[in-house]
Amino acid sequence: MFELCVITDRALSRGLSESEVARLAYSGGADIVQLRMKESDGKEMLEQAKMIRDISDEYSKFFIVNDRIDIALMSDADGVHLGQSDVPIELARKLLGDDKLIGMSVHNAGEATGAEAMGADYVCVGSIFKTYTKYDALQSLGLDAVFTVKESVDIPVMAIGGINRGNIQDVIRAGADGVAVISAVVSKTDISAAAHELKDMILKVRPNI
Ligand code: TZP
Ligand code: MG
Repeated sequence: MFELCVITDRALSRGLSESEVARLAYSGGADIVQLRMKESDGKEMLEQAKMIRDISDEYSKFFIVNDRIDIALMSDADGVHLGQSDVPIELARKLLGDDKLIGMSVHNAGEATGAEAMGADYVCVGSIFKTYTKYDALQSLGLDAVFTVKESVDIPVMAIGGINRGNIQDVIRAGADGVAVISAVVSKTDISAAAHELKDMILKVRPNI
């Protein structure tokens, strides 16, 4: 359900819009597309969100909005993804209701158990490796962070940060239920093929764990 999440990034997608990236990512096998537009005032983000909602429905896949509960509600997204410094999960839950997903970024087991206790539906731990995409990310937590977070919670655990074809299977072996990527898919000339390759690699290693 949550194996591969592709997060949009206009700066990396060589002129493609978020919804164009989303279509290619879903066609390659992404289970979730997360719309992340940190610089957007809202109007264009809402337009992209509505388009991605329609595309995700075509593929029967998930659509999550980063940070913006208002955009998630207006586009009828499946949920939101929040960071440690975003609005509290309890308040987000009040606005979104029980049927929507709330994901939370975490860096360690303590934050993960806190997120689970507050009602998060999944956590995303990172940055596992060095990332060049998020400048203020806590870098290179390592595979141990995946293992300890997975041990600490019962909700699905995703991993993020510097994940690519060279290390994705190690991340799954360390216990991640899925991975979230930006550059390893969004910056590629063939986004669909890149997503397909990563999804395939995840599924190949999964029966062995
Ligand atoms: N949060 C932690 S690392 C990161 C985010 C949004 C960026 C991940 O991008 P990439 O290109 O997959 O390293
Ligand atoms: Mg955030």
